[in-house]
Amino acid sequence: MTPSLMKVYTSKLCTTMHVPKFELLDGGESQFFESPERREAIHRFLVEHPETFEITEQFDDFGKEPIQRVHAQDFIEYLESAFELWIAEGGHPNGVIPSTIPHKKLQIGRVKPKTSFAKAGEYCFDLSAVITKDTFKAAWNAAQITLTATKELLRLGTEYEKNMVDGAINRSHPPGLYALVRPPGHHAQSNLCGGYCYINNAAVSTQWIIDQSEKESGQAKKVAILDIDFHHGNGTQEIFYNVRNPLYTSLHSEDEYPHFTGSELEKGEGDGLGYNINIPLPKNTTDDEYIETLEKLIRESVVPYKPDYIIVSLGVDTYKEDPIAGFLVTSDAYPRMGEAIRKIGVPTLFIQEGGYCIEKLGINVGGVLRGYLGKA
Ligand code: OKP
Ligand code: ZN
Repeated sequence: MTPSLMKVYTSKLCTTMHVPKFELLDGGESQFFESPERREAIHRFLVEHPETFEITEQFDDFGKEPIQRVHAQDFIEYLESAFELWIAEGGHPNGVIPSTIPHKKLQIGRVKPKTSFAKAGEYCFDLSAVITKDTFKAAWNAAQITLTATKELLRLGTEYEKNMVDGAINRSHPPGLYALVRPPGHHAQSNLCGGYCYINNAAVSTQWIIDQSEKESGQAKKVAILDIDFHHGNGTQEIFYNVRNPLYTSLHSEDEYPHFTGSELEKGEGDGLGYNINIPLPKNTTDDEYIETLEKLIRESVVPYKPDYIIVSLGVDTYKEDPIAGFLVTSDAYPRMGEAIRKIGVPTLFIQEGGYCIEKLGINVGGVLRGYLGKA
């Protein structure tokens, strides 16, 4: 495959499934921002650039096992049955939204959650992750599409490594792939949905690389996650907080959703101490400030980790006109992000997370990917 062509994994199902009617945004009833149009807009851009993107709409089913490696079994079973139970017990057909969440001081410990109304709060940390009739299947598909891309990443990565041994390597063009999926995943924790997220696609993919490489060669490959969504990936952080593989790194807005995670003081715990790196940036961060920080993070933390693979949680809600975010980043910055990531010289899978300015989603996501290919 020529390095100037990028394989994209997606499915029409990421448009047609999981279409919540509304959300409560900062107290107001608003459109559901994590919409099917997001995927349509990005897909349209990719289709218009066939010289750069090779789209595969088929995906394999890897079953439950790779999902259970990062999510609790009872949580997955809950997601699968939540809507049906909700309706059976008289919940509104709009879908499952918690009415109470077991805040620390709300738990005395004598009342065990039994009803779907209690479980809605037990397994969710905010009000944005409504579970509709087909939400579980949509999140399942997103994870399976991401796994299909991950399998190809490992194949291309092995080939790349082999060429490196043979001395034929072109480190300036590491393989890159893109999973265009929704719903997104980086807020989903081991047993909590929230922030439009249910199954953590980046975490599932990362753990699969680690497990699969260990199975195949006896030696687990090292993965670095680069989370460049505007919001902190609390889910990915929590899932890998106690391990040193993967390295989790995130650039995100301070004083923003999800509000209680994302501090630079969160460095990991136990074996994982030092392998969780958060860099909060101020509101109104500009192109140059963003790129400078990203390059520094790559230079000082990602490259020294010596990763074999990079997983990018690709959110483009850093964009200046994003309706729910607050940076000043312009479309010029996205190819520069892709270029900075390419320079790591490591096979990379980009996984779609946030980004809500529909008109500019294609050019911004496409910008990162083209920058990665050196075609910006
Ligand atoms: C998901 B992803 C802002 C309210 C935010 C949920 C945002 C989820 C973002 N005031 N509500 O990281 O793009
Ligand atoms: Zn986001």
